[in-house]
Amino acid sequence: MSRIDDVTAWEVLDSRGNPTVRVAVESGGERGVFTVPAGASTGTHEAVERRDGGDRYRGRGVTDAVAAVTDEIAPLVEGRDVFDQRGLDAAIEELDGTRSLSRLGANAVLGVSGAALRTASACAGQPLYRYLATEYGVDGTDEEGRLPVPMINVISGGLHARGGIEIQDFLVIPHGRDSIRGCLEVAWDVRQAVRDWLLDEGHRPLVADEGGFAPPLDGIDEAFELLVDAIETAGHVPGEECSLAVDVAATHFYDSATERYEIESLGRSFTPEAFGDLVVRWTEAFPLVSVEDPLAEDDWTGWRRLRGRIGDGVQVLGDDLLVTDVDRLDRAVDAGAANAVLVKPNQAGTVTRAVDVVHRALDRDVAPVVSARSGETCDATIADLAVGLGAGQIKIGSLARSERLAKYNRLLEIERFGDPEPPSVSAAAFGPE
Ligand code: 2PG
Ligand code: MG
Repeated sequence: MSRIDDVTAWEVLDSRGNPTVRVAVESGGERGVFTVPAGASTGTHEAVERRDGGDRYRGRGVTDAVAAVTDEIAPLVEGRDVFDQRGLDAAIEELDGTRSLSRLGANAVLGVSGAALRTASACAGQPLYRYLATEYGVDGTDEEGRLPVPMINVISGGLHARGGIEIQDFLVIPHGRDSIRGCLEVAWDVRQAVRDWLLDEGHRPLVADEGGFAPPLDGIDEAFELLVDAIETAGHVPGEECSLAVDVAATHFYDSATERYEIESLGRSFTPEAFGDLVVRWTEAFPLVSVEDPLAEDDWTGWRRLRGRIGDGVQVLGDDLLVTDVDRLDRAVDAGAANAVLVKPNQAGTVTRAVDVVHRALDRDVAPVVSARSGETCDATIADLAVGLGAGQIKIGSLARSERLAKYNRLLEIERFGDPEPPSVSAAAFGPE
């Protein structure tokens, strides 16, 4: 038992320069700090962050969320046991009174929940990943956890790049290596080959929100072809040493009034069925092993149909569909709509909810992919979370920009100084069969 002595919050700026909430929790002479990330392509069903409105920061300020921490949450949690994460999170949820945590603000709630977790690991005298593995690791994961295979953004579009192609992320999965160090080397080679191509073509190698390049491309197929060429140019075998993934983030170009997917870069509008066919074609034409949000967040019929048509060697990964929510995850598994789930702590709103989603996913043979948001800071908690829970995969962004590198570097640090299991993705999840 270690009582929480103090909880403080303040406003800081994230990687897009937007305000966000940072919280410090003190207990037993230790002080844990956590900073809340923010999405751009957020799902309707996510826990709801609280923004001030008004003129300051064009309404994006978080002083009300900060006040919710200091005025309401702090008095509730001070004096409680910092090791009782579940009890702490449940008490804050009850104080909020809404499922979406919109009253206090999910950014206020997660700020406290995350900082309490970090303080607890400090009080236990353990690195965070080991504390998580000890407290929340599932059977079969040892107390040092397991390093995740990273999926690494190389080309960006959609709401993260603006003006490029609609698909939000084109990523590489360097699954042929059994160390973070090796995975990063492969992804770095591929990213540099894309950069060389950009320069040869006379494009500037400017990067989008998550550090991926955002070149003017003719269309979606060109992006896939560019990446396959880049893998080969870098000396790796596509599909064997390094495969492709996409985050289609389809919700943002789905028109619910017409029930069609509008792809301006192709000059076409698709029915859900036709768009699903297009996604299936990509998985047949390219070494594409993971498709995230291939359809909109409530197009359950489309997801189900797609999942039925796509081979088992491909991950159908729910982000906006599942929003790190156990009930939506259950629904998706029961309906056969997805076989992988993105895990974003700020979609869930508390550490406990995020941990529960990872556990439920592993119980139900769904692959959890711990994920950063497009708006981040150098907070590297998700790296420890992925290792400690043995999630298997992580999505952080590109190999650029310090808010992304902080997390990759944390994985390298855990690999260097800890003794977790190496990264590996079971062939059943995806990959050449
Ligand atoms: C996503 C994330 C991260 P955002 O859609 O998976 O890439 O983006 O944080 O903007 O929702
Ligand atoms: Mg996504």
